Amino acid sequence: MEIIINLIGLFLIAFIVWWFWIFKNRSEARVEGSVLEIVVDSGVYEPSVIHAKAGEELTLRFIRKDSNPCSEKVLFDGLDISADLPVGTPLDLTFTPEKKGEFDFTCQMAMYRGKLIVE
Ligand SMILES: [Cu+2]
Repeated sequence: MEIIINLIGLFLIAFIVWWFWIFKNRSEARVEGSVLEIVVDSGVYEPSVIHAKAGEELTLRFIRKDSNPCSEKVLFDGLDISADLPVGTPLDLTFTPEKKGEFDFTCQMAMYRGKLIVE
């Protein structure tokens, strides 16, 4: 009996890991037009992988629904961009990524994680 309970526990842990780190973090989007909306909620950016074109201006519209202070800031690694996100009010970040590459964007504690791929 005990082993079955342990197996169920293991299965649940595996499922939670899969859901939060593998499945949910893989939502991808391409910037079409110039504005892309990113919802900040429940520990994830949605979408979290964003494809953009080098040299083209884009606007990332962050819509923060999570009032947890963890999600307050967004920082772009390697792009020198950061912003405070108000809860419930969309915040537009407009910039032109000049160099190609992959740039992580995270909250201050890096619990929210996303990636901007400039190609
Ligand atoms: Cu955080």
